[in-house]
This record gives sequence, structure tokens and C-alpha cells, in this order.
Amino acid sequence: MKPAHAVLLLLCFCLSFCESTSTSDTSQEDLVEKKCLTEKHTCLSCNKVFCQPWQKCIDGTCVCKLPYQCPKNGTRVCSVNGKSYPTYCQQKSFECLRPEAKFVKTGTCTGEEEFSVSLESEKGHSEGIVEVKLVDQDQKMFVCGKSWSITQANVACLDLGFPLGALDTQSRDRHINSTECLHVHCRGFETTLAECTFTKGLTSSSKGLAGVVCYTGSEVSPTNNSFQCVNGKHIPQKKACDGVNDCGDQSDELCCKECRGESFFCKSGVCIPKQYKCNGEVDCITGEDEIGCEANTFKTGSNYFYVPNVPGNRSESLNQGTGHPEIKGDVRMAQEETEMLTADMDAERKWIKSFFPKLSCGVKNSMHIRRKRVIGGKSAKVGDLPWQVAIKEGENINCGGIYIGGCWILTAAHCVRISRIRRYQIWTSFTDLLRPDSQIAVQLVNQIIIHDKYNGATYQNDIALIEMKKHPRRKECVLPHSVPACVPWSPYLFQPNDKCIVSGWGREKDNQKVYSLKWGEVHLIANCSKFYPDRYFEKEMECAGTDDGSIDACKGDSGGPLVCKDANNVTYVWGVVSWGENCGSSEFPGVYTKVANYFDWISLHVGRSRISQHNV
Ligand code: 4AZ
Repeated sequence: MKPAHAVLLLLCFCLSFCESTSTSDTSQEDLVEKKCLTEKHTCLSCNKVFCQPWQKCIDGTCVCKLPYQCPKNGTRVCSVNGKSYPTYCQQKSFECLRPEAKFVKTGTCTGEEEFSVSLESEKGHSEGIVEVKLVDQDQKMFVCGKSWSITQANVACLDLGFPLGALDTQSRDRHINSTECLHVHCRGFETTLAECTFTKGLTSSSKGLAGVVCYTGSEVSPTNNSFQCVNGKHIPQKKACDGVNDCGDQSDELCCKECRGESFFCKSGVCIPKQYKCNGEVDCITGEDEIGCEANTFKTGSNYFYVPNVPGNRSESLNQGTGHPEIKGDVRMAQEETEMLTADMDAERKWIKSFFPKLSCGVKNSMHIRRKRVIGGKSAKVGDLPWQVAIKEGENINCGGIYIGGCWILTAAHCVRISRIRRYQIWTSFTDLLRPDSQIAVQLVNQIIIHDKYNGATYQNDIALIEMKKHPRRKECVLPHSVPACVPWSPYLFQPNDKCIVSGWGREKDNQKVYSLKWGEVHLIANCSKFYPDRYFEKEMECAGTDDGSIDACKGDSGGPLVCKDANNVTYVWGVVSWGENCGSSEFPGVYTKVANYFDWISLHVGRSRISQHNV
């Protein structure tokens, strides 16, 4: 492992999902996907999770942004090195590059600020009752056991110098003179408890005081019943896939077939706590945690965390007119925890995200309802498939293509030859060869980029980009009736059996010529090597079809789109029509170039900002 990566891993402690320590499920069934584990996913795997606002996704890994890449809006924060930063995002990106620049408080530094965590212990330096001295307070205070879970314990141990976080939490009954303790709430990405939110609490509750056993590695010997986290920590197997980030690097929640207890299953194989469903922030890369939610009612992330409208509280002022979700507490708890002692940096993190540029792709302008049924597919009307283009060579449409934004078209490498660049025309907003209509726009080609590893014999890397010529006085290509399809950045966005749409002007089963654009629904097919032994390359190719083979791509559809819609109805170009044995037979499904595998290649040529809508 390169040192830079090692630093990132320690700092990861990411998006952990706090609260519930539910490991109620007693079934011995293994919920973990073994093959996925070999890929060693952590909270830095942007194929599985979103990066933090101070990170960006490069080659499937979240890496530190440079501070100037952060949005300009936000609150000033002070770090332990005595420097203040204009925004929390900038401080976190500095910290990501230089771990000594940890957060202390919001506002400018005055030189007086000191935050500390310590353990009151009879048992050595790695376990004890947690004591905290907040920046604005003179005395150390204990932490209430009630709001204490492995998420806060991991952050506390990291702060105390244990890079793998906590082995366990311990709530202890102990008599103390004060009736007050501190409730602390962390999200899990924090590197110090100072970044978590503190509210006042009372010791009278039954859970006592927060204690912790930090992970030193010496206390556990791995058994059959333990799960090995990517960071090397061992946790009980039953704590994997329960929505709680016990590992600290989230590796126990990223390769799941199902989720335990009440945690929420993201289709990408990730478990998140049920509190993150309908909380106003998309956590699943596939978006389904914010589907079917009542408008504007965000459930609180916790039952015992209460963010009141304290005057001067940053989150209160943020909430006004920004669309930023207000965090409401549980009414029962409001009596106990009314006073906020530190700022809510999790709310600040969410607010920062709202300043990221939004990419417009994969959403149609209007719905076209009227459709005519035909064999092996349905006829499309203009606007049904606004990303579909035809690549015309002379009088013929030999291939399709997909508009992905700017002046860029994605197609199959086997569709184009650089030597014929002048012969190609890109026809957009077009459906019927025999009845061309007025919306059609015809573009000439400026550049063709064929994948450098395209193999015409095996059809590996059968992908190419076409840059259309733009009007000499225009900065961009203008295609009034076209909408770009989104480019998928992760191979986990869609799964076998998901329904997708293939379209084109290709031949019918009986090799009959087709003059109008047709489309049909197919599903993604797993284990395609069984149909094409030695010819199918899983990472680079995708299979799709129907059980009876009635819908399929065929000669002439090549280069055209296989598109799939996510939970929010956003359309992605999941495949490019590439090859297949015959057409329309169930023994031989259609084979597509798997576009997600080429995200970095595409972004290298068309520019990241044009196709990245997440993890930017
Ligand atoms: C072709 O020749 C072709 N059934 C494209 C797709 C399929 C077969 C052939 C898939 O362009």
C-alpha cells in the first residue's frame, strides 16, 4: 500500500451509521458476498458510496480534493494548528492532505481553544470512562451512556491515538457529583470528537456514563465467527451487514446480500441504518433511500439527538431558505437535551453539498405517450429516446450512437473508421427514414476516438467517442431536441434482472430492413460466460435479453444504447450494442460494452465536469 493511501484509510472513519447497535438477527446465514470482499471496498470506494464533499472520485477511489476545489460558501472553522479556514470543506481537505490540521471549533482561532478527550481508567491506557473538555468550558465532563454507540466510540479512540477505533462500547454506572453529562453525536466521518455535536444531558438516565475499549489488536484472536475489516480490525461476524460501521472504514457494510435487523439495503449491496431512509440526503448510490418519502418530512437521524433552534446556532440559520433539511429532534427527548454546546458539522457537511453543480442528464423534457406496437419492439416517437442518434454513412444508417453531452457521442469502436471521418453524419432528433421531420439536426464529425485497446477479433473494448463539429461562432454544440444520457460511474448502479431499454434502426429477426427507430425492454443477464464460453469478458461486457429472445439488438443497432433508469427515473447509458450470436434467440443474448467500466476513459476525453454528477 502506498503511504498516501495508508493516511487516507486512517482518516476514513467515514459515513458510519450510528445509533442502533442492533445485532438482533441471530441467523447464522452468511449475508456477506465473498467475491465482493476480495475487492476490499471501504468508505473510499466511490463505486459503492459517495465521497465526502472534501474528496473526489478518481479511478474508483475517493482522494483528497485541493482546498480551492471546495465550494466557497460555508462557515469559518478553526483547526488545532491555530489556523482558521474559510470553510469546513477547506479545513477537511487540508486535513485530508495533512492530518495534523484537525478541526477544533467553528469561527476564527483566538489561540485559547483547546479540546481534549481522555479516559478515566483503572485498566491501562486503552479503556475507561470517556471524559471530554470542550473548547468553551473550563472543566472536563463525562459523556452520557445513553447516546453512546460504536460510532462515537470509534471517533473517540481515533482521537485518543488508536487508528483502528474501538473494540467495544461500555456504559458504566458510576456515581459522580454532577447531575450533568454530555450527549455526543457523530456521523462517523469525523477524525476528532470535537467535530461531533455536543448537547447537555442528565446523568439520571439508566444508561450511566459512556465508556470505551479502544482497539489495540492484542485483545482479539480471529475465529471463524469474526469478520476481517479491510483496515485489519476483527469484528464479530454478526456485526457485518447491520447498517452500523463497526470497522470504522465501513468495510463491514459494503458487500452485503441482505441487511440484518432494521437496517436498509441499498441495491448496490450496501447496508445503511434505517434512520437514513427519507432523511433528505441520498445515501445509496442507486438513490432508493429517498424514494417514496413524504415531501419535506425528514425523519430524524436519531431518537436521542436533538438539535434545537438555539439562537446563533448555525444549523438554524442555514435552514432558512436554502432547502437544507431542518433536523428535528424527538419530542420525548427534547426535555432532556435542549442546549446545544457545539456546532452541527454534519448539517454543515450536508449544506456544503448543496453548492455542488448539478448535471443535467438522463431526464426527458416531456413525456410522449402515443406509441405503436411492432414485432420485436415498439416504434419510438421523437422525444421518446432523446439520447439516441443515428450514424449515417452515405444513404445508410449502419450504426446508432448515444448523446452524452456537449458535442460528444458514444458508439461502438467497430462502427467507425477514422479514415472515413468525412463520410459520417450524426442525425439527432430523428426517428423515421421514410418520413424525416423538421426537428432533425444533422452534424458533421470533428474527431473520432477509438479505444486504444479495441480488439476487432474479440470485440473487447468495443467503444468509441465521436466529437461533433460545432458552429464556428458557438462555444458548444446546440442540439435543441436532444437530452444527454448520464454516464454511469460505478458498475454497482444496476444489477442482473434490472430492466433496461435497447433501441435502434437495426434489422428485424428475418433480416428485414427497418426504417423507423424501435425500442424494446430487456433485462440484464448474469453469468453470460455460460452462453459464450471464452468469448465473454465480465468486467468489460454486459449481456441483456428476454427469456424467449423476442427482444434483441441486431445488425444495424450496433453502437446504439442500452439504457437503464435508476430509482429516481434518471437514465444511464449502461451498454453500447456490440455483438451477439444471431439475433433474437434465447440461447444467445445480446452482448453490450459495459459503459461503467469506461467511465474514466470517457471522462479523460470529454472532461470530468461534463459527465460527473456525483463524487465530483
Ligand atoms: C451486429 O451484427 C449485431 N443480437 C449486433 C447485435 C447482436 C447481433 C449482431 C445481438 O451488429
